Amino acid sequence: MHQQPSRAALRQTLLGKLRYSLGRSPEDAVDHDWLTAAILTVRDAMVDAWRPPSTPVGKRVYYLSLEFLIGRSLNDSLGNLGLREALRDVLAEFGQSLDALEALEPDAALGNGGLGRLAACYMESMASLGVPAIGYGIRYEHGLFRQVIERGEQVERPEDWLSFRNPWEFERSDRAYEIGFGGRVEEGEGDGAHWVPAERVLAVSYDMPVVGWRGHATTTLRLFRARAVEPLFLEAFNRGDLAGAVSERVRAEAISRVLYPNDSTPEGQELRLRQEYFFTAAALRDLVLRHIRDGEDLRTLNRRAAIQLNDTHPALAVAELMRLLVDEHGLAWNEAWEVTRGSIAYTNHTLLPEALETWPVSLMERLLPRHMQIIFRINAVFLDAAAKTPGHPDLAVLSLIDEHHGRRVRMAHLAFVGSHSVNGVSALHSRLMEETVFAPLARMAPGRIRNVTNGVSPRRWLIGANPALADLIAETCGRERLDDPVDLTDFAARAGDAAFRERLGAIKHANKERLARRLKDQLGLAVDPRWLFDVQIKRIHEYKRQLLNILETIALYDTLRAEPWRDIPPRLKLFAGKAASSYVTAKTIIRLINDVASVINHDPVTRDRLKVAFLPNYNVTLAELIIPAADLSEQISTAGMEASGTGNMKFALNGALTIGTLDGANIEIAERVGEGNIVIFGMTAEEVAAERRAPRRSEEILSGQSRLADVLDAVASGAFSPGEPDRYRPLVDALKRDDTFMILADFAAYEAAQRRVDGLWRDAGAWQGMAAANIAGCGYFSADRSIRDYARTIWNLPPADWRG
Ligand code: T68
Repeated sequence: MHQQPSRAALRQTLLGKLRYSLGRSPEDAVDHDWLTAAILTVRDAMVDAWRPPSTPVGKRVYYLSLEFLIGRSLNDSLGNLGLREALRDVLAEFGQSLDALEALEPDAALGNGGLGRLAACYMESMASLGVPAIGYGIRYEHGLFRQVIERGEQVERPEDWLSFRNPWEFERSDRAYEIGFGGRVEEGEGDGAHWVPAERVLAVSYDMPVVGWRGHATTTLRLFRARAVEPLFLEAFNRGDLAGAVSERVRAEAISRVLYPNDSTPEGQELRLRQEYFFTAAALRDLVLRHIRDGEDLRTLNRRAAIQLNDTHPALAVAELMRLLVDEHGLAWNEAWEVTRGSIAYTNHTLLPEALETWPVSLMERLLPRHMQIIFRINAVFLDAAAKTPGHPDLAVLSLIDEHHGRRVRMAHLAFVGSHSVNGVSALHSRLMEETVFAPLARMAPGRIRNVTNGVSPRRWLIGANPALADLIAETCGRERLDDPVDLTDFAARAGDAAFRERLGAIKHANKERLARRLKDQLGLAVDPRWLFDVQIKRIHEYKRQLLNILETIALYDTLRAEPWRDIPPRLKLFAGKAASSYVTAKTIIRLINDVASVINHDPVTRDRLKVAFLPNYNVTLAELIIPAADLSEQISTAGMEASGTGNMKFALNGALTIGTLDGANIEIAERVGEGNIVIFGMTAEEVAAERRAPRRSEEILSGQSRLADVLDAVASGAFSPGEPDRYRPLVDALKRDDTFMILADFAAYEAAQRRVDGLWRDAGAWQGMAAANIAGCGYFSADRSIRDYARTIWNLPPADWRG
């Protein structure tokens, strides 16, 4: 444990921050001043743990990610430093409540969903394990949009997390890199060339410390902000051209203005490509400079740097590192290629064809002419070698350039070829990578594809979000088990004990009461915490099948009305999630959920048995409230489409049962918690693939499923949109025409699985026993386990550099 400041020291620091950093006395400070002073106080303690890596010759991990979905940081940092109670007491002396201040902290949403949240969990986990690591990304001025629901529809409002500045960060104006765009390439000596960019933008570093468990170590999140090299054209200004005077500045600063809200939908935007190059180039300049400052030769970079690409967004790193080594540091092409491939590794997060990034060659040639040349050369060398391999796959399929859709660079191919390791994020996903999308590339590079199943930070998602459950684990397994809650066998052993089950039930009940209060306050919805809380929270996407869930909800509603005597346990169906702003179908699904909610929630016949809620503006903070209060976790994606999921792990770790398909990490969750403690239903990935090859007609699927047919008719004819009866007809027609996501095909299995859940819920004791088995089985899904897997199998870190 790090040296903890005494309570008196904490008090003194806090008052000092208030006085000297904020210019306030305790008497005239407002809430935000107290929050800022508290954060600055905690940050001081983090700085004390911000030591350089202990082994001077060790390797560093550089985690490149266009997204870090951080959420709030105060609670997590206080917990890791062990300062929560001390700070609470000190604040109370001044009449301030820590909880109230924490609720004022903005939720830093520099990411869209799972991919961004994974990056944030991994930074915290690397700090906890003492892995020397720097995360590189963009300091977006505006994070993911704020979602409001107006008359049932999603409306996007700008997010403004920096409006009170960001007290966690250190601005490093001395660490600013010039990033070029456009221009021309002059021939150079040997393999090298000289790129003369037409435009230059400054990447200014902002460092956020991320402290690990027990304050052992701190990793750094270095986020770049775009600034113009020339802030003002005085000459234009003096002419009275005010807009012209700042035009370059506006163009440059646009790069870090806003996070793209596109989760798995391609955005063919030039600005997006500028963002990707901007942060990748700045990150590489930074790490190359560090290597040189350490007195090392660049030929040894791969021994000192493990560069992990979080999806293909930073895939230009392959070309940029080659450019730095060959053009700027004079390495020969082959030497540089060894170093590049030896340093870089790539994580893939999706197999959805529409989500695999490609960029038009013409755009690349204009924006990054030297990189385009380098990519062509990498491709030529690669295809040459492939052509000499007996029985090689079709070269057009292997090529880094897709010639069929107007010549585009395939970023996943670039990342694959330029990496020594490529990994998927669950066992199924990694296998499907090898067998489907990446099969031709994999044949050229046997063994390159590995699996590292995702994990979540137990500090944030167990100890921070569910302290009462963490206390029970500590009591059962010993407090030191919280240091590394991977093995919770002792907890599982208690699952049969009635008194223990009751305590578990009481913890869940208290969490449900908290959520019920929020539903009452925010939506005016009264729900009884004794009901079954059935939750689906995640991005809204057709493949995640919120539509399947709401259709089943309607079927349940019909049953409750038609056969009120049926003994079906009362349920809350809770939804939350954002739809990409351009994703029309996803937005229609949000509207349908809200329309269905307003019909069901006003029906006196079912009022004591079923309620539907859509909580707006899903974010990390809301997840921290909802997940500990869930009884049932909906993980119902079409098999083969969810790479892993991480919400599924968080729910199970908090004692919710999963109702899910054999998709992503659900499969591994089932293996860990035991098949009797999870409700699996529906088609397998293989069955989905077979059905796609020979799809049945919807009439055939619907025949014999009169309840589903009735539900579809009701939705299509306006039962939930009486003011606009045709509102959902196109949605239903599309579903009947083309059941791509197997919503109709899986409906019967899903409905039957829900009735199995009803049956299990009736035995409260047995249910808590299953909850205990889930908690105990989920130690494996700790991000620490994932990071150890990366450290061992991909980064090749000397064991001295991490606690194994
Ligand atoms: C998610 N991907 C996977 N993408 O869908 C999920 N996409 O199964 C997995 O658990 C998680 O990654 C972590 O591995 C995403 O979240 C995006 O957010 C995204 C963002 C921009 C462009 C494309």
